[in-house]
Formats: sequence, C-alpha cells, structure tokens
Amino acid sequence: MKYAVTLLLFLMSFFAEAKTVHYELTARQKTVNLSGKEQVDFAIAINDQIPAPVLQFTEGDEAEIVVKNEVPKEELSIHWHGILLPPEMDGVPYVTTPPIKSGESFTFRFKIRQSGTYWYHSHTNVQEQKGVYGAFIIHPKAKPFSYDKEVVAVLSDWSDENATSILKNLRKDGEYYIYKKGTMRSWLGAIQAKSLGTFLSNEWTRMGGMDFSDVGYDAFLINGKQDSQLLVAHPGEKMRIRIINASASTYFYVAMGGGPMHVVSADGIDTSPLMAKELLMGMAETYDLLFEVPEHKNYELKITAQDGTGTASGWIGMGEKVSAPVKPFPDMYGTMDHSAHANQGMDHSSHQTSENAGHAGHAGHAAHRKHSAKPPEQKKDIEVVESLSVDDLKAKKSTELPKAAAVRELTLTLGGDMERYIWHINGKAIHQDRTIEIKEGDVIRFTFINETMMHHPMHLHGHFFRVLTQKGSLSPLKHTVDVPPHGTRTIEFYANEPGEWMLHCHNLYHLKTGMARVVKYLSYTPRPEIAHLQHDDPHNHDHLYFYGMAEVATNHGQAQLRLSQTWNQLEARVETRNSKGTNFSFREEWEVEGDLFYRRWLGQFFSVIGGATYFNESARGTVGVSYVLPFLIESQALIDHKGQFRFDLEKRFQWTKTIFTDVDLTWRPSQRGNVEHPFEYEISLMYSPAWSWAAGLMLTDHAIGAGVHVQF
Ligand SMILES: [Cu+2]
Repeated sequence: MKYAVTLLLFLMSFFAEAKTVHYELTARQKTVNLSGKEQVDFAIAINDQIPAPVLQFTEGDEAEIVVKNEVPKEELSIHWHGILLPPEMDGVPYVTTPPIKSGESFTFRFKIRQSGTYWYHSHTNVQEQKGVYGAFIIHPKAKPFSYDKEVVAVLSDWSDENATSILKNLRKDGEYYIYKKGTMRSWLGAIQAKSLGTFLSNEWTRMGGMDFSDVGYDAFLINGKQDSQLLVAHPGEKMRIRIINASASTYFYVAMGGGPMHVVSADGIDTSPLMAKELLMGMAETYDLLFEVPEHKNYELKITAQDGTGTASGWIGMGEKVSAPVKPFPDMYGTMDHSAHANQGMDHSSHQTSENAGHAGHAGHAAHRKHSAKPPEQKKDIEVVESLSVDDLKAKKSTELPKAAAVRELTLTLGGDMERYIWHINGKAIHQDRTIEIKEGDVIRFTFINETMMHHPMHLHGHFFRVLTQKGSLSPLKHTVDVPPHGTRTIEFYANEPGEWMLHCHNLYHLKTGMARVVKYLSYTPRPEIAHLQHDDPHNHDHLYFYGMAEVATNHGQAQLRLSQTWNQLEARVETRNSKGTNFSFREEWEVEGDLFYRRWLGQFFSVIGGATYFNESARGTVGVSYVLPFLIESQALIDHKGQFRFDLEKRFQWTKTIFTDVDLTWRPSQRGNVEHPFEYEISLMYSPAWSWAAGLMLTDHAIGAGVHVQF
C-alpha cells in the first residue's frame, strides 16, 4: 500500500511536471483612448488587450506560447523578462530569435524553471511604448506564504503621440518635452527656490541638474487604467499584490493607503519581509506585497511618476476610500550629493540623494530613515524603511557564488548627453562595441558607474545577478538594478547559462540610442540561421535623425538643418543680416553668409569640424573645433584656407520658464582689412511657450528687430 501511494505520488509529480501550458497571443493594431484626452490608432494590443493578458504558469510547466503578428507591415517580437530559458527562446530579434514578420507566427517552447512575478514585452523598435507588455506569473509548487487572493498591477506610461515620433523628437533635442512636463529650470525658479547657488554651480560644472525623465507623458496607468478598482475585498482577506513596472521610461514611487507596504518579493524572488512606506520602482523591476484588508474600507495603491507629472490609482477593498500619501513635486533645484556612491561605502544610507530625501534634509532624513517597527500587530519584528531601495533587500538564503570560480571584473561606465540625446557604455554605443565576451564557469562582476544625471535600470537577460550590498552573503538577487545618478552599483553572476544575452538600460529610449551590450559566452555558437540574422541586427546601425530651425526677423534671417548620428553631424546654416540700419529695404545692405559643416564629436563637450564657409562673397574651406566651456558656454574656433580666424561664443539664459535670452558672439579679426566689424553679435529676448516656437526682440550689432523662431 505504502509503495502504491509512493508510486502514485511519483506519477502525479511526473505528470504535473510534464504539463504543457499553451497560450496564443495575437498582436494587432488597435484604436484606443488611454489618456482620456485623445483617440489614437497606433497602439498595438495583444489579444485586443493593453496590457497584454496575464500568463499563468506553475513551476515545472512546459510553456508553449504561439505569438502571431497581425500588425500590418511591421515586425514584432516578445521577450520573456526575467525568465531563465534557452537563448533561442529569449525573444530578442536579430540577436537570439527571428523577428516575427507581419502575418507570421513563432512558437516559444521552454521549461519553467523558477517561480515569481515577471513580465513580457516587445523588444522591437518602440512597440513596448505602444502597448506590448503583460504579466508573466509563475506559481511556486508550494506556497511560501498564505493568502486568499492575488492581484496583478501592471504599471505603465502612455503617450498620445506615436512612440516613433517620440524618439525622433528626443534626438532633435533631449529637452524636447521639457515644456510639456513643466520641468524647465530658470533663473527666476532658482531664486524662488533659494537655490541660485546650486543652479549656477550646475551650469558651471556643465551638469545642468537632475533629470527625472525624458518623455512628457499623457497618462500613467495601472492595468491600462488611470483610476480603477483592482479588487473588491473584505476585511481580513489577505492578498498578494504583484506589481510590475512595465513602463517604457518612467520610475514610479509606489505607496498604499493605510500604512507601510509588506514587501515579500523583488524581481520574482522572495526576500526577507520588509515594511516600506514607499518603493521607488525602476522600469522592469517587480515587487510583491502582502496586504491584509484591515477594515471595511477601500485602500489606494498609488503610483506617482518620479518627475511629478502624473499619478494613477488602483483600489483594493470596498467602501470608504483610504488614500495613499501625496508625493510632492520633485525639487528641480535640489543638490546632488556627489559623494553618494551606492554600495561602495559601508554607510547604509550613503546612496540617498536629495531627490528621494524630498522635503527632509539629508542628514535628518538619513537619521530617521530606518527605525524599529512599531505598527502592524503581527509584523512587530519587521523592519520599516521610508523609501525602499535594493540596499534594504535581504535574500532569504546565501546568494554567494562558487568560491573556486575565477572572477572576471569589468567596469561599465554609463554615459550620455541630454543635449544630443545619445546614451552609451564606456563611451561607446552598442553599434560601436556590441559584445562583451565571457567564459562559462567564471564569476562575472560588472561595476556600473553612472556618470549621468539620470537613473538607469540595468537589466541582464537570462540570468539573476547578485547586487553587492552591505547585506554581504545575503545580498539580493535581481534581474534589473537601479543605478542612481552619479552612483555606482556592482553586480555579479555565475556564468552558467551559455548563450548571447542582452545587457541594457531598460529606459526604452536609452536602449534605442545605444546604452546596451550583448553578453556572449565564448562556449556558445548561435545556430547558423540566427548567426545569419545577426548581420541585420538594428543594434549594429547608427540611425540618422533630423533637426531644423528657422528664424525670421526684421533685421535678419537664419535657417539651420542638421542630420545627426551618435557621433557624426552634418549641418547647414544660412544667415542674412541687415548691415545698414533698421530700414526694411531689401537692397545690397543684406549680407549673406553660411556654413556647411561636418562635425565629429569626440566626447560630450568636444567636437572637430571640417567643411566650407561662405562669407564676404567668397566660399572658403574651413576647419575648427568646438568646446562647451564651464557655465555651458558653447565655443567654436575656426580657420579658413585664406587664413581668416573666427571665434564663436553662444550662451542661453533661461530667465523664466518661458522667457530666455540667447547671446551669440562672433569675432573675425581682419587680416586683409576687408572686415569692417570684427565683432558681430546677436542678443535676443524671446518668449517661448513651447519647444517649437519663440517670438521676441533680436538685437544685432547693426539693428534691433522683432521676429519669430521655429524648430522642427
Ligand atoms: Cu538609461
């Protein structure tokens, strides 16, 4: 009898493990109105849903997922984020998996080797921003904690503007959306915030100040809605809330009405429980909460975009509403602690920057950041943190890697330039330096050094890595780690998943503009059809972007066109100015000059120039250099083939959110006596309520005029 039971149990577990879970996902274009403001037709839905359907599995299942692409004239892909699987099933088109052509399908088959909260999304173009993301839930064979119900909260950001245009706009100007977001820094704003010193020192050091986001969104969503009832629940009911940040480029503060949140899992892996008043979630991170409805009330799960431009709410319970605390608008003029290097020092709170310190001062905040838990009855011994970061997470068991393995260390410096909107690693975009080769059996240790003023959520496909913190052997395992502005993070993993795996910033626009690598095992050779596909990998291409500007005034006119790649630029500029007073006659007083330059950037601040200049009724060959001086003054020194020098200085003074002055100074020392005015200048006072246009007064060395300026 005993044997029979054992045999039966064995057979049951055998069949349970062999269970195949089948899903069919069909992508189609869809007309939606997710912001409540505008109906748009570029969205891509899976099975007619945004977010895509929640996929449910149990550890040990065989997943069989058919993905059909019915989007006209567009390729599609699906990547299973955080899932351990064979590289061919990872879903990165042209790297590991064939792209799914319009009208075709691809069947993914892989064994589910883990449990937890994960998600899936497109890895093609900017489809993730258009709606291709959904939850991927794997139930453990045995529940590690008890709860009655589960609810999934998929967080996302939404723009009524086609995401393809968003990327083009950012490449015209990284600050394209600054008006829409209302985050313009100005002299007046700095004075009002009593931060003029910081403002000036940021200009002096050419850092500009903290950037919380790039894109101006129209809505933030939980499960596709700005405000909705996630779950009706009664007092005493206990639920597991699975939160996934599936946004393309938004960090969210997450908080709940009714007190701190009981965090039990991060990136799909159970951690020592913690109470947190707030989570700052980077793109692609997931957290699981346990929540027991305390009273006959309706509790808010609230997300606030880190840049302060919007919120979304999901409600759990029923009856009277209990709101989560309101997050104040971020301090645009806050200082940044440059000594703050996450995980380098032993000081636990050293990674704190004033951005998440909020209204509280640094020292004060750090001091009261952690305190022994008072509240919730049954959770007496659980630590309470104000704002949870990876430093607070503690693994349930040792995550140490095999001690005998050789350690390979690599420093990856995260860099970028908001002005030209390029992002890179070690000074190179992925098209310049695609692959990091690693050896199977080694411990690979990457140290990310963030030299930018933005957060970068760095994600490695196909692995979990340890984030080295002061928790030592209990350092947590993650698939995505936030590297804060001017912060440092070290991760390590045991190289035991042969394949080619993307390592990239999960800000969609940073990924698309270069902040990525492919981690390749030397022991791995891709199948011939995949190797062949890699020749067409869009990661290898340096895409071309366009910018244009025109200025028409009573005393002068100007036009500029620019084609740019990551480090190359081709620019044409034509200018004409009235050199004889303020009259409106279009006679010979109007001088014409222009440049046709090729520019190669050799860093964020330095470029070399070669091209031609038209001046004084003659065309000359020209070479030169440009450099951004302290205080964000753009300087340029040129010499033409006739030996004529030219120096340009340019500086913008943003007085208020909508009023600025551009100062433009040109000095051309006369060598042949044919230049009457060695100094030329243009000083403007412009009103600009939007990125695309400005109007106002323009004073040149010859005349004062009025005009308009447009950018496109
Ligand atoms: Cu990034």
